[in-house]
Amino acid sequence: MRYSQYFIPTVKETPSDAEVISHKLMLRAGMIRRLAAGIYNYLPLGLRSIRKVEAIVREEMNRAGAIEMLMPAVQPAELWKESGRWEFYGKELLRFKDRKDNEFCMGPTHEEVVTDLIRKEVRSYRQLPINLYQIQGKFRDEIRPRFGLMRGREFIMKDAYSFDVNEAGADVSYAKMYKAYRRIFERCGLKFRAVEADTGSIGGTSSHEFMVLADSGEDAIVSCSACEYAANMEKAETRNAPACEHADPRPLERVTTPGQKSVEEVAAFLGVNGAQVVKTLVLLADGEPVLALLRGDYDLNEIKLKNHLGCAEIEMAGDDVVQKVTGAPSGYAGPVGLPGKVKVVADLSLQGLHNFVVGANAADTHLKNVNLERDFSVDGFVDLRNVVLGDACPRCESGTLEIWRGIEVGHVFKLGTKYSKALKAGYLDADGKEQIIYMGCYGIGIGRTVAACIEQNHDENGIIFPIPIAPFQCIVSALSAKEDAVKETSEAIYQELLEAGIEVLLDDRDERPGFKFKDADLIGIPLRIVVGAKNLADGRVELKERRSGAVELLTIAEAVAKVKATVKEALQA
Ligand code: 9G3
Repeated sequence: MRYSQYFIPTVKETPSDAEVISHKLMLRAGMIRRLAAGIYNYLPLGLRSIRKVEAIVREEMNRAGAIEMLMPAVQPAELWKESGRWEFYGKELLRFKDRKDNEFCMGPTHEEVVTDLIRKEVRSYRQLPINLYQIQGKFRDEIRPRFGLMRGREFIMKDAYSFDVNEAGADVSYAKMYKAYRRIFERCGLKFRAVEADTGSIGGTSSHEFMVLADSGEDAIVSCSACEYAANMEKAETRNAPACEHADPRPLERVTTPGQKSVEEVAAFLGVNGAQVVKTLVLLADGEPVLALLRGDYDLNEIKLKNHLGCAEIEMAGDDVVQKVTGAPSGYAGPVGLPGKVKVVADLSLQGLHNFVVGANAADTHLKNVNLERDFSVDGFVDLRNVVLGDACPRCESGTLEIWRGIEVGHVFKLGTKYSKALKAGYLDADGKEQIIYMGCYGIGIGRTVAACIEQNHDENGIIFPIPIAPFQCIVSALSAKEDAVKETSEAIYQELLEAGIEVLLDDRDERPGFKFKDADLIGIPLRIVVGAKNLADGRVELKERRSGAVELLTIAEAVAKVKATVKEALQA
């Protein structure tokens, strides 16, 4: 490809609305252009990287025995009504009507569509297992699309769905996908971790997220310093509180704490530390009030509470509900002397606590020296809190937990029978008996993978593409392209690389060297051959490796050979 005849609208200045580096660089490198909020044009350079990731995904899915198909982006509402999700999803599901007033949605995912296909086509156990996948545009009407391709509204996803005769079979399919995902992200040159994740609204029994480690990541992930344990913060488990030293229960004491509401205020006012103050959170679980008790220095993990209560919605209660449930304004709630019956769930961390402070369910008043059992009882002790740095690992005896930021690029789910039951997708077993199908589903964000790769591979000059997903593998920068020797030599190198199957971009523009070098660094092409009159006079060209910045003066043959060898080695993985 000749730069002068291609379309790479690079820009110098950083766009103001871009907040993360991958978004900034993809705009500046002429890879994407915004059409509307969360909706992007993939320009030629961006599309080449997207297609590289898709090719790696396709190879590994095929290697794992999955079969590619393509489902429609537009889905009939009937299937979503049958699965019960038409009502469950709100504005994120983009709905519309056709000319005959039939209801449709823009597909955000395809469990219903693929299960409908299977229930019509599969009747015998002999047809299972099967794993169907597609690489296709999804639409989710995110309330706040941002970060470019990282959180778009229309995005390309590879989504796969496995169908097995039983749970054991589904576990085998899951393991195959898990292995394929590791290969995919390794081949993309990403540093990633597979972490245990919450199954969220999709339902099902368990799931893993594939997280690319990046400080700009929206997700907090937790990993053990000693063993393989890793989990999304939403799911990361804590251990029972260390049985701290036993203390004799001291007499209960009411104390006036005017205007002291937060843990910090109350702790300071009473001269105790935050861990001696127990916070009482009033929440609504599917509209029902519930009290969650946590040690003051910990934070509630609402997903854990939601999963424990088995409710669909959970939210912090407003001041009016707090007043009604506790008889006091917000900031003074406590488990002692509640006016009425309300469910009280305590975090495990309370088990080791004695003589602690709680709200007195009266304005400007707290209770000191409160003790479990003597002063109040709870409906259960549950792991309700977010882990904190240094917590003991819940899986091994020696490790402690570290906390990272990550970008979710893949997510694999064991779905069980949630969709096959709802849509009656079954099969006849060897005895002719009707059985239910066990499913799994497996997603990868294609654009998000490119963006995450840039988050992990850039410097102050721009993108540093790993060879496997670089839009071009080599750029030939012809300096002072007017000079015949330079023109002929760069053309010859370009042709030789093309014939060798190298994806090469020839920068034949009539621009100053510095201008060309800046563009080459910005768009992140891994290898660069510079053809300049001075070195050429000595029969030399410059080979620069973008990542290390290493520059070598080589003969043309050496430079071409080195590019071929470097590319070959990088794709060997
Ligand atoms: C919706 C909307 C948004 C959604 C979903 C449904 C996420 C939804 C979860 C999944 C699970 C897996 C197959 C590929 C991998 C992920 N956001 N999810 O189901 F209607 Cl608006 O998509 N699906």
